[in-house]
Amino acid sequence: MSQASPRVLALCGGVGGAKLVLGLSHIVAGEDLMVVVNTGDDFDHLGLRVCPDIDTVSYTLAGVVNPETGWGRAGETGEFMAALASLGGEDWFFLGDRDLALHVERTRRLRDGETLSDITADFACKLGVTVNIVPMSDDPVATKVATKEGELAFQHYFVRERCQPAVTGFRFQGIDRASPHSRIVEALQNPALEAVVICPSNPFVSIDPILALPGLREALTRCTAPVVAISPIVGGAAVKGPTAKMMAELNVAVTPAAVVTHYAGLLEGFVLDERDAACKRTIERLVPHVSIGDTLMVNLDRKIALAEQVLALAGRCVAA
Ligand code: FO1
Repeated sequence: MSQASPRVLALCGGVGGAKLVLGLSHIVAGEDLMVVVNTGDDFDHLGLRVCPDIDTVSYTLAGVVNPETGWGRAGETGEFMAALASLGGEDWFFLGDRDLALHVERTRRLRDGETLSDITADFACKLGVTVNIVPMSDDPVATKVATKEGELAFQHYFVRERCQPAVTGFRFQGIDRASPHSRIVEALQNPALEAVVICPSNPFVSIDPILALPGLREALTRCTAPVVAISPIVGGAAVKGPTAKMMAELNVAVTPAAVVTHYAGLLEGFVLDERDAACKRTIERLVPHVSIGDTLMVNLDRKIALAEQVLALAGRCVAA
């Protein structure tokens, strides 16, 4: 794992963000690409430390992710879960047999005093991934979802309750005591950095925990590289997951413009899906550089094409 300063830094959540990161990894050398991953979804479950977004990004880049779910491993078996269920254990959160090995080993190494970032880098190396996968922080942060039925831990809301309770807000427990990983701050201070990419991940629960880290937003606004985002909203719906449902419940318009407004003060560029071309003018009033493209990333070629478009947009921001 190279410690050189990256050319491209991506802020990323789980499944949707990992797709773009895979595209980026095909056009940017591993050592030149840093992926800053949300850890607000992480939780202790069955005595194990589970880090879903880190694992989704790692498995995706390693080519071993389950293509149907976008998380977990391809060709996975569920012997452990079946045995656990037969004992009356908690089986609402599926841990595949091979995936389980990673949680067991990560938990042991954390208990022995290693940092999450060192363990993540080592696992990535063992999976054959050269991209720098950096947890947003080595300090624990836990996303809590305020709902009309009370506050829920993130995975209880997301998986156990299937995102059904109406959300009223979010809280990132531990954020005030958490520091962004030093490699992220160093990368943002480096004048050689060419682009910061906010992946089309959920703005509220995937990107906001990263932006809420003390000093991170300031580091982003001071950084000389342009910050560009890709709309997670296409045609009034989220490409994946509960983003649109959350926006509606928070009384925010389910539009790309609302996403740009959410990232106010950060963006120099925004990629809008071609299905939303009609709102280009509106977006241009909010952000200096707008590009229209196919953001659905249905296959590897489209992931690479979107990654190329994002970096071209960043280049236009610099040239202007
Ligand atoms: N998502 C589900 O919808 N159901 C699950 O049982 C589930 C298990 C799981 C296990 C490991 C892992 O890395 C991810 C897992 N996910 C599951 C996905 C995860 O809840 C979400 O992708 C993220 O936390 C949201 O980005």
